[in-house]
Amino acid sequence: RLRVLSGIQPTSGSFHLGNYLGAVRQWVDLQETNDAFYMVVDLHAITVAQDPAQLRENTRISVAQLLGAGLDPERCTLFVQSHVPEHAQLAWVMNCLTGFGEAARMTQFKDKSAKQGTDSTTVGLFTYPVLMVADVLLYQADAVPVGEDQRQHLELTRDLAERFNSRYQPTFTLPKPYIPKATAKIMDLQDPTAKMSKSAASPKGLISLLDDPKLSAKKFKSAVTDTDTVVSYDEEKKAGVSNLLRIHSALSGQSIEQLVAHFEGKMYGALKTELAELYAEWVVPFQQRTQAYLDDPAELDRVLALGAEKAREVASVTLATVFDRVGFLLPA
Ligand code: AQP
Repeated sequence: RLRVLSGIQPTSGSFHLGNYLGAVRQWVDLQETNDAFYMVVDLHAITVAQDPAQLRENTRISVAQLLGAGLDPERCTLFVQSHVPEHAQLAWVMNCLTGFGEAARMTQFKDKSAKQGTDSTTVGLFTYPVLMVADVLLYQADAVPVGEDQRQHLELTRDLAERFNSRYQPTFTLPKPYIPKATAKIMDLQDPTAKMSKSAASPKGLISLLDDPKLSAKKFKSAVTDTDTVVSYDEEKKAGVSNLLRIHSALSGQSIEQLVAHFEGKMYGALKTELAELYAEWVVPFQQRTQAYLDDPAELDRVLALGAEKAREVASVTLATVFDRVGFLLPA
């Protein structure tokens, strides 16, 4: 059994379709045959300004969505990052191993800080990738299921793990990214050259899982395509249609070739309508399951307490080893 670990931010209440197809769906599959740890990364969520009451609420909503998507607390360890203090503690040690220039090269930081301007960009946002390094290394993860946008952070994770291992002694497992190509990057429906993202300039191209499915249907139907009329796959020339085909394929289980054959002689409208229906078939029961968990806060608390306990069992062992190796005086 491999050790698998991943996390998702509770920054906006609803996950989007990119989060689900790019990451969460893999989490559900991987819990069956692996030793899986999944968390809602609330420490990461305060790297940008947040409202405290909203963050607490969004953390609960995030956990409920993970359960609604099919995570089973009996099969995986599901927890909230701030319940396990070892994350912040290991992050400090790893910060002290990271070069300033190395951190400054992270493209996600460059993108996000450029959007925010230097005055509102925090040091927390700058060291966010190093906290992610700690998240992964604490659990000695073998594989990390994420979307393509996280690949660079995983490379940093491997670099820092190797650096620690060679500076002190072998301590950390080197994790591998687990990024299935077909769903690695779900694109914005209005701008198919940009990844679907909750911080996009306009919400028109964003499918939020907790939105009214009728609103999502409208968004699918007004997705940007091209002036051609034939449904075929070409990521460069037909980025919009290709994105819709990939989403359809992920939800229906049919291959792109099967879909292209299925839509032969039909217009883009047929693809969009079918996709909207397919999505609604999945999302309506997902929303019902999520709501059932939100209606039972005691059960959510029970799940999270159990998860934090299981996570700390592993995290505390790694942290104690790290503290010893770097030369901290262990408390008597
Ligand atoms: N468009 C996407 N396609 C595939 N995977 C995606 N992920 C995010 N967007 C896409 C994956 O979702 C997981 C959770 O990501 P996160 O918690 O880091 O969420 P995020 O990056 O904050 O999501 P956004 O919408 O992309 O936020 P902003 O706009 O703030 O950066 C990760 O595994 C991620 O790869």
